[in-house]
Order: sequence, then structure tokens, then C-alpha cells
Amino acid sequence: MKAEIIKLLKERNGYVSGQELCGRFGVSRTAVWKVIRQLEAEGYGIEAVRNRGYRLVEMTDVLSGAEIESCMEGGLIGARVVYYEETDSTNTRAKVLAEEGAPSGTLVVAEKQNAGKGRRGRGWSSPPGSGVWMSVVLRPDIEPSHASMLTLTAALGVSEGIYRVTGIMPQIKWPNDLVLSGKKICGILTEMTTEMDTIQYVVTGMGINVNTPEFPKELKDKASSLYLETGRTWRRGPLIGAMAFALGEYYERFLAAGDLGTLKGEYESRLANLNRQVTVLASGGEYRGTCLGIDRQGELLVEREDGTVSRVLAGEVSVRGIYGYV
Ligand code: BT5
Repeated sequence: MKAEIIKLLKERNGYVSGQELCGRFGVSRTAVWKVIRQLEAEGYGIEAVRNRGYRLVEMTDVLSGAEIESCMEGGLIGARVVYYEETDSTNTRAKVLAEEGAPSGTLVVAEKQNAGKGRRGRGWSSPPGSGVWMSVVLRPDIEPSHASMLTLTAALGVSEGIYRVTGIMPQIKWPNDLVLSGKKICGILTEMTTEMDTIQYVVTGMGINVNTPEFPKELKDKASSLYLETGRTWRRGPLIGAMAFALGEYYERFLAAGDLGTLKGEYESRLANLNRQVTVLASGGEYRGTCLGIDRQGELLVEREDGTVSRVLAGEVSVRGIYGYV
């Protein structure tokens, strides 16, 4: 009921009467009043006028389960939302929920992560009040070897969602980062659990720096936020709604094609390194080349100086621009 009341207040350009709310949800006036009081305590500015009802006058950047639910736009992701004010890692929570049978599309969001994870044991800085730390449970009927394509699919969904809300399209640094002005604003971590060579579930986690005003010293040079890049703050609820919806759209297209064949063009149009010199840091040594794009499997195509084209598999190596991080 709380999420629906938030949605109704947002949609209505004026007052929603107490009577209407009582009738719609089949509850007493006191019950409605209690929810309104809770919403005010959470940070919604609500004006209550006798004989007219309630009106939303101010919207701050509230993050709560009900706020996120009220921002969901439908589609394959987010029919179920699980919200934590504080947790270890939304990827870890999503895996536990998946083990307990959570359906595909379940969205897990936290205001703060105490043990946010990057790839290969690295950490992810996840302070409260400024970012979106979220994970989705997916149950795709694909080969385990195709799961890394979901990271690329997620990069498309997140960048598209950010574009639809802010008007700014982040670039993708293959395979799992979104960048603006050469700095990382989002990282993606895909983890998979298999049984007898079939995927039980995949968890894709996305960390987006939204209103982060500044970063710790060690991240300053390579991290940024939507706030720092656009000069204004953004409400995280609608951003989550838009990203979840776009993610669902790209996920659906990925499942229909069975690989990245139909998404390749869009991915390449957002690729930060396209046609530029990159250094590939592989376990067997490093080499330089020109980034030509990706193939249907999501491998990066790098043309070496001798003209041969190498396919770089996500997860195996790091790719850097020759002048810095991108
Ligand atoms: C990633 O790893 O970029 C994947 C990050 C995934 C985070 C999300 S948040 C929701 C979900 N739950 C989780 O526990 N994780 C996911 P990688 O490419 O390994 O990059 C990690 C590196 O990025 C770190 O070693 C830092 O150098 C840098 N970093 C850490 N926090 C950052 C931040 N908030 N913004 C930008 N860079 C950051």
C-alpha cells in the first residue's frame, strides 16, 4: 500500500483525498494517516489540507523499498524488490535469495554496503546516501560459458537507464565499467552458480556513483559520479526504475538472440576504446593493439601491430588505454 500511495501522490498533479485512499486500499483513515506520517518521517514533503487531502510538495532523494517499488516501470526486472538499509554486499544477498528460490528478475538494493565486491577479490566503495548498489537474480536458459555476456548486456541497460533519466550517455569501458570524462562511474560484477554444467542462477551486481560529492584519495583520479559530471544531484528511485526497465529490455533481446549478435552495434557505439590504441594485460604478458569492437560472444577484438586480430575474453585480462585508465 505504501508504494502505491507514493506512486499516486507522484502522479497526481494536486490533492489526493483521504477518502479516495481509504476506498482504494480498503483501510481506515487512521491507517492512511499512519502511512502519510511514515512517509513524512522518511523525507517526503507532504501537505495535508482539511477537506482536500494530501499533496506531495517536495521530493528529496529518499531510498526505501516502497520508494523503489513506486518507481518500477514493469518489464523483466524488479517485479520483486528487496531493500536493505545496510548489508554486506547486494550480490551476496541476491545469491542467498536465489538459493532460497527467488524468481528471475528479483532486484536487491542497499543504501550502504559494508563489503561491496569488485572483481577478483577487489573491493567496491559503497557509502550511504549517494550511490545505487543493486543486484539482480537472473535464471537464463543459456550455456554457462555465455554468462559473461550478461555483464555486457547489463552495461547496455545501465547506460541506457542513465541516459533516459539524465540525458547523458555514459561510455562503456569493456567489459564491465561505465565511464564519463574518462572516469569510472559504474562497475558491474557478474557471478554464476552452476550445477552439472547448467546455470542455476546468475547474479549481476551494479554499483553506480550517483550523488557522490567526492572520493577517497585512492579513487579520486579514476572515479567520478553523475553529480560531479552533470553538476546536479539526481533522485535515485527514478534512476533505479529506469535502469531496471532498460536492463529488462536488453536482457530480453539477449535471450531472444542467444548471444550479443543484435546488441553488438549498440554496444560498439558506446565503446570508449573503439578504434583506439589499447594495452592488453594478459597473464602471458602484455601487448598493444587497436580496439576494433566486439564479436557476438562479447569478446574484444584487438588488432595487433602485425595485423593479426586477437579475441580477448572477458575475465581473463585487463584492457587499458595507452594514456591512462580508459
Ligand atoms: C567492478 O570491479 O567494477 C565491479 C563493481 C561491482 C559493484 C556492485 S555494487 C552492487 C553489487 N554488490 C557488490 O558487492 N558488488 C556489486 P572491478 O573492475 O574489479 O573494479 C574494482 C575497482 O574499482 C577497485 O579496486 C577500485 O580501484 C575501484 N573502485 C572501488 N569503488 C569504486 C567506486 N565506488 N567508484 C569507482 N571506482 C571504484
